[in-house]
Amino acid sequence: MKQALERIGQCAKSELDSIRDSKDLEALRIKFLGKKGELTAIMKGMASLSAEERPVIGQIANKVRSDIEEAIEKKANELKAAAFELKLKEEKLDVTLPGKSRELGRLHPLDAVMHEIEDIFIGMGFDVASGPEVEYDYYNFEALNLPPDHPARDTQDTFYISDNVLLRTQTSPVQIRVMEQKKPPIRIIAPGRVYRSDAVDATHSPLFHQIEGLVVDKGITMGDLVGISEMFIKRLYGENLKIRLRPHHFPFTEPSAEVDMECFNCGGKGCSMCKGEGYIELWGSGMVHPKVLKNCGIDPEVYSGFAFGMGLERLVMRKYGITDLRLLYENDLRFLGQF
Ligand code: 2NM
Repeated sequence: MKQALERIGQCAKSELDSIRDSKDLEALRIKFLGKKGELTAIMKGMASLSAEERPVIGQIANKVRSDIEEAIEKKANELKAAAFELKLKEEKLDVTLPGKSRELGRLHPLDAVMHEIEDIFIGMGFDVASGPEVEYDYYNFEALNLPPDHPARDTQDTFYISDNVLLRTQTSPVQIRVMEQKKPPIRIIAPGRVYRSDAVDATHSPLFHQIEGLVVDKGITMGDLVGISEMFIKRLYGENLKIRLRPHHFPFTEPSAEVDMECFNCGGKGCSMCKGEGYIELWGSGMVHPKVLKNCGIDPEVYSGFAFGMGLERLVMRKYGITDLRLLYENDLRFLGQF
């Protein structure tokens, strides 16, 4: 029995030498030490031994068992260390390799210029106001002194939701709502989406963006409009460019004027940007019509105000030399990535 035990010990050790992974190691452990293992089988046979032999053989059996256990543990540690080494080698990281660059998002040119303009007016003490794009006929037309038979109300030009609800054609209704709710002094700009029933081409879109401005207080004159126009141009183009006013007509302002600025491209000499004029249109403007002030509960004998409105798309196209408006809405990243 002693020899059998010693043979098991030697067998286990020699088999251990050829073990290469933890699965085989576990199989070996079960083969020698498991409940149905070789060592257990011999231990069971100890019952037939004499009282003198039993402790001697028992001691040898225990020694063989603990030797095997120790050898298995040693082997397990070796396998673990080898696996770790292999992992280190396989997962070696070359920190000098160039990184994977990630595409960064950016503002759409319409938003970027809109924010720039908002910042300029905020810097001059204006608030930014907003209102509904689905608007009542009253706020979009009637309060602005556009009577029911005015040509601007043509169903050809306006998207109607119902008889008295429509998509706003300008952001002026926002200014009507502010004047209704706030006493002067009022200094606001109203940027946002507006809608007209136009067919799409290089310069038209049924959805576009407007920025309108409004100042109402005691003693406001055309001189304030000129001052704000000059300051705005200086902030946007960084130059002292002259302005000129051309008489015009809007139902909601009296008098009305188109404000032009010296061409930032040629400085007034005349070029393709200004079509040889030397001047380009900045915005439509005028002194708020007394009827409009009255409609909003503001006494035109006490207060006066000026207002102006410009199209954002045209400004953006001019700034970046874009000749087709549709590019601004197609969201082609090859186009948008250039700004
Ligand atoms: C423009 C041109 C001139 C304008 C007028 C008003 C209001 F509400 F005060 F009557 N808001 N915007 C206005 C005046 C808009 O856009 C070309």
